[in-house]
Amino acid sequence: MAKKPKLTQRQKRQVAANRKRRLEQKQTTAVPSQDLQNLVAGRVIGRFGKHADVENNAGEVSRCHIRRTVGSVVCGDNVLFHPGDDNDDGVSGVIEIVQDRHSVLTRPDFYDGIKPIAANIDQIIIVSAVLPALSTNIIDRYLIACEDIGIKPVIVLNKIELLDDEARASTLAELTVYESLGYQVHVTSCKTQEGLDALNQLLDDKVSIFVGQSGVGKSSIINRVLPDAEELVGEVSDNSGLGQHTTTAAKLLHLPAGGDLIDSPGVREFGLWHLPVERVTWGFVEFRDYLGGCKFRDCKHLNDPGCIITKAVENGDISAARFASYHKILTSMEENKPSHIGQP
Ligand SMILES: Nc1nc2c(ncn2[C@@H]2O[C@H](COP(=O)(O)OP(=O)(O)OP(=O)(O)O)[C@@H](O)[C@H]2O)c(=O)[nH]1
Ligand SMILES: [Mg+2]
Ligand SMILES: [Zn+2]
Repeated sequence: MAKKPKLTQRQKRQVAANRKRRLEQKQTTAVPSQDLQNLVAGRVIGRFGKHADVENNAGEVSRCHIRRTVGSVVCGDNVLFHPGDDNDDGVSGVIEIVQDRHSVLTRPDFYDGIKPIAANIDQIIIVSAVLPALSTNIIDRYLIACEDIGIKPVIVLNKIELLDDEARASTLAELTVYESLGYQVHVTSCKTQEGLDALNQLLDDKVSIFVGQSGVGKSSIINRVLPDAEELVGEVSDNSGLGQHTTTAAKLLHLPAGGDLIDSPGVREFGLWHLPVERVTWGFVEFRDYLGGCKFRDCKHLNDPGCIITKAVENGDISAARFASYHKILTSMEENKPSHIGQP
């Protein structure tokens, strides 16, 4: 399975850092010391069921079990593993240690609590599409997550060729607020190739994860910017306009010039129950200058007297659409929060 023997500068630095950390960890880890000498540094490039695909520094991939003492393992994780020998079921190695993550994107799961989606990412490509319908609310949800973990978001609106001139103009107008807040916005089409070169240029030397609802075209875009990717692409159901959840597991792919892309499965709704209300408020960057300035400390920024955020909305300094989206998110967090989340 050797694929990519040449290491990028970033990977070389990573290898050196891994080695250093491995030496430091020898003292504290629960793995028996004689085993440590055989551990190999690698990176998780695929994660499914009980297994993970781990790539070593020579680009060779081993399918691995995950030691039960290891917490979560996700795409992008730097790990130490025993490659093992190939055996019948193709699962040869064992992941023993997951290195500290410099970043992790998580989402709450109704049954499993907070689940990591990918680790050590540098930017999050939030993909939405004009079909089924542009949802700025889901964009806002992802932006809150990006602000919470301090990772740069890039907003992509795909399938733009489906709009006539008039619909295109009104859709772009809806997105100008994001540019005014300092976010990058790209409109793309996998059919006409519009916008794909510009998007491609943002990806070099970075680890980027593509997120968004099913059927918006995450895998299609990845196939365009990385023709060897061969990611499965699904049909969008005619009735709902929603995707069929074609990508079922996150997968990390290398860009030829350095950098990686992580394709992730579509989500119906990106939940934020795990965040306190203050974090959600903080996630709206345009609110920050006003925070602490309302008359009441526990201001809900709704009908409260002396609320300077609602005043800013009335004055046109804060977008009414974003303000409405904020309250929609808070209401849905309250309504949909599973009773066991947030309980001691
Ligand atoms: N018209 C049009 N269709 C597109 C475009 N990009 C993707 N599609 C179609 O949208 C459908 C879904 O694309 P996928 O790439 O599988 O979507 P996804 O976001 O990866 O979906 P999941 O893997 O389920 O999360 C496929 O039928 C694609 O051919 C586009 O720019 N324009
Ligand atoms: Mg997909
Ligand atoms: Zn207020």
